[in-house]
Amino acid sequence: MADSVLYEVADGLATVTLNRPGAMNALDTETKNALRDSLQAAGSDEAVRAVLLTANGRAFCVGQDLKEHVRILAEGGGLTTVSEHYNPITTAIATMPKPVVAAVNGVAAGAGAGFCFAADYRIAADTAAFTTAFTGVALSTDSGMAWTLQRLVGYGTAADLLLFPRSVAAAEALSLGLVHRVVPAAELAEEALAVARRLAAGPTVAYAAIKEAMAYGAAHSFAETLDLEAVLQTRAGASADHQEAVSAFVRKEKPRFTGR
Ligand code: T3D
Repeated sequence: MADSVLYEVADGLATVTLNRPGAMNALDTETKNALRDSLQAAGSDEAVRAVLLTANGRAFCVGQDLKEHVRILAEGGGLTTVSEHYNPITTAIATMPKPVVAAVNGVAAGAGAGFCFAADYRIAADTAAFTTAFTGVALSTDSGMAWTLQRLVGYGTAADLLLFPRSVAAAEALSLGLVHRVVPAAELAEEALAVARRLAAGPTVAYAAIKEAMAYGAAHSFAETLDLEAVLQTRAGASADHQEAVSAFVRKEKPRFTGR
């Protein structure tokens, strides 16, 4: 993997760290390739039971690297990055069968914000901020934001944030439902790691089923969702972790989940 994205796996947790702090983690081609490949690797590695997505420096990610983008446009290059990068990256985050935690250490703009919104859990530093940014550079949405944002904050607020991009500070992001928790900046790394480690030590089959059921339920009828829940609950009920959980309950002990 390129240095612009760091990837490490320990104790069932994959940590993916955007690492272009001097460029506010702007997404140039090398970074997008490495981020896509890292997330896809984490998604398909059975030893990985949760993913922590974070960044080094004062920003989380300011979206497309506009300096590189200008050069590509000047050379007559087409806008192929959505299908080559943003769609696979967001798909990996949203659909991998394990929870993804975004630890938002600073500003998240454009596709950078889109990646956060696609994650399953968002914890932000009190110094973080979000901006949709797209219309500021005369672009439409990408990175799934047309789908995720309205589900997080409702259609009206999503339309406001997309049509009139502004910096939404962490405290407002919490009240809008854009993030789950806000913590002091100095405590973000530790708090986010604790959340991600807890998920990495949890019932992975059940988490995967919940993720799949919620995504399905967001776009299907109640009756259709009940049908899928029946299938997925059967799968979770057949897992070793379910056996362990109920027998530990009866023994009045804490369950030890293996993710199987
Ligand atoms: O092909 C396609 O389909 C394109 C797909 C695009 C997907 C997208 O993500 S579109 C959205 C792209 N992102 C933006 O439009 C955000 C632009 N940046 C900003 O609005 C602001 O910089 C921020 C609100 C994010 C942060 O503001 P602030 O005041 O904290 O920092 P700053 O002073 O504006 O920027 C600091 C430096 O970062 C500065 O560089 P310099 O002057 O020190 O050399 C600035 O140019 C650079 N920077 C910020 N954002 C980007 C960037 N450089 C390249 N690309 C950026 N996106």
